[in-house]
Amino acid sequence: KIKARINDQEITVAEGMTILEAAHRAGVKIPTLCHLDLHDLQLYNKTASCRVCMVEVVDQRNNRNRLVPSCVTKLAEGMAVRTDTRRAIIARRAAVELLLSNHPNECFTCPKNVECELQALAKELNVREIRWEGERMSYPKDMSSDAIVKDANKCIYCRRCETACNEVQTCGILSGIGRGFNSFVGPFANIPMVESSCTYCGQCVQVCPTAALTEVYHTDKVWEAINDPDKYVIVQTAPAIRVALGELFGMEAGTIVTGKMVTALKRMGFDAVFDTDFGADLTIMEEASELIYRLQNNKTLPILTNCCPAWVKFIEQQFPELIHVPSTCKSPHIMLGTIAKTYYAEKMGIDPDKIVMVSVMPCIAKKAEAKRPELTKDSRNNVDISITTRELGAMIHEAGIEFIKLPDSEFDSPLGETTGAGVIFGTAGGVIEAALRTASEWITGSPLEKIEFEELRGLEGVRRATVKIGDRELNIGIASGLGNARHILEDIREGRADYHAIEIMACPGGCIAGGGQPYHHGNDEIVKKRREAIYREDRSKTLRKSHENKEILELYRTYLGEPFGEKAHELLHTHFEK
Ligand code: HC0
Ligand code: SF4
Repeated sequence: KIKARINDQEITVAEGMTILEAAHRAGVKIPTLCHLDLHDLQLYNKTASCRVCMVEVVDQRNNRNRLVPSCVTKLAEGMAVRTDTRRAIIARRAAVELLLSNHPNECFTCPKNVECELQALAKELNVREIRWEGERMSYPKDMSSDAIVKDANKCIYCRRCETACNEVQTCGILSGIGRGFNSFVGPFANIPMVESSCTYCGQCVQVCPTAALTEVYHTDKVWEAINDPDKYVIVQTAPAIRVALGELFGMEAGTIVTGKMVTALKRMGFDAVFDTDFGADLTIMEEASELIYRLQNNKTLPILTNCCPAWVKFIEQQFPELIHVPSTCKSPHIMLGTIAKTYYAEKMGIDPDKIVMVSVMPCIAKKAEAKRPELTKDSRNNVDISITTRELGAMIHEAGIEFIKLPDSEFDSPLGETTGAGVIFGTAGGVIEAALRTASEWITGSPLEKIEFEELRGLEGVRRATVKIGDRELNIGIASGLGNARHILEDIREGRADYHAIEIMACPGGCIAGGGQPYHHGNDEIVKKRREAIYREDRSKTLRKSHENKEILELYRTYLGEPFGEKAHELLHTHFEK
């Protein structure tokens, strides 16, 4: 322990703590920009590149104060720190002014307007003029991919994206490019994003403080479809949306807004509002069957869940030799799209070519997934447009809907009934838990004594648990974050793993922390609250196992036949690229 002083407070802290951390614990605010300290998501950006956290350390030897960046300067015994001197404040402001001197002045039209951390700092630090205005970087926007837009002119070189991509996701796409004035972070040799091995996981977008990296916006396409009288526009919402959308309307993180969200979607003019949780229940019917089939035939174990499209791209690109291991199930939103354009269209007498399926996802990779050729049926997309939670929030704002005041409504039938198993897909560990709830009852033929598999829940990046089903023990692995996935995949490739089933999600924490969710702005409490809300929503459901979903059972009885049967294969399964 060491004793030190911050402003007028005497503090005692563990040795090795930075001034920034000690100040925060003592309730003293120091602004930051590049810094990220997300313990639960294991994402730490300590590049000390922005210099916005400057403070003064009193140098007792000559009584002259030194300016230091508080994020990387460790407190020492007897140190006296001032965070509030004029000199420190002006140094911070100068750091922001220098960033602004080479930053486009287009806040009005910027996708990050009011959400930009640089803009917020300019206000907080009372910047009133940009003293060094002059030449600026002028790179063209990279709009090459279906998922991510890169605007290098807005890059402030904080390197958060680089850390997320290279250290957390181990994808190695982003690095510093150019020299001096013209430097920015982008793919090696500044190739277009689409030519890189980007998985579109969107973790770089989630942590970018400005709009240097954003999703491709599709809101106008959705409005266009809604306003086309010739189209029948269906929307489906992913499990993780309902626990985060409220944040975009000033509600507390973790507030469950399922009913308000459905009302908003109906008022916006969608013809039908379905729940991706239905697709998740359907996925479980197929995936649990596939797991049992592989166990009984001792074939290709472990099975890997594959509903996360960034993870699918990752294994295709980085572990092609393991491409036979993932389940062949389509992901839930694609399954729901397929069923809407076949079963539902037939049942309702709607021409499937007139159906536009919109999925609202916490994810950016779903935009690219929807365009994958092997996921189209009869040259028809199963999902036509995929938008993020943030895009849906923007559309609700744009429509002038007062979200907070909305009454609740129910999803439409027959693709709207869902179970708690579908809901927990939204958090890491949920997909495999949902699969085991069903597989276990199917294998043993008797109801589970306890529905929750607590041993599968936790925030670790890699979790391993043994689950007893009847007289059999199954080794289960769960990894969230692609870096963690890499460890598990290496173990499988080298024959070091004895797993039977593994769930992998590309985003640390799962979909609740997806690249398309409301920005967490470096606060992992938000993600924790969303996660708790997912489990709360599961507990509140009357049905909590996918195979008890009556609309799903009806779908199999009247249309699909047996789970994992011929028609189910034709409509609900896919293959991957090597
Ligand atoms: Fe997920 Fe999904 S659970 S990937 O995290 O599987 O995006 O929420 O919608 O499709 O259901 C995301 C979330 C989904 C899908 C589902 C799966
Ligand atoms: Fe890296 Fe994911 Fe961003 Fe692609 S989307 S650059 S893989 S962090």
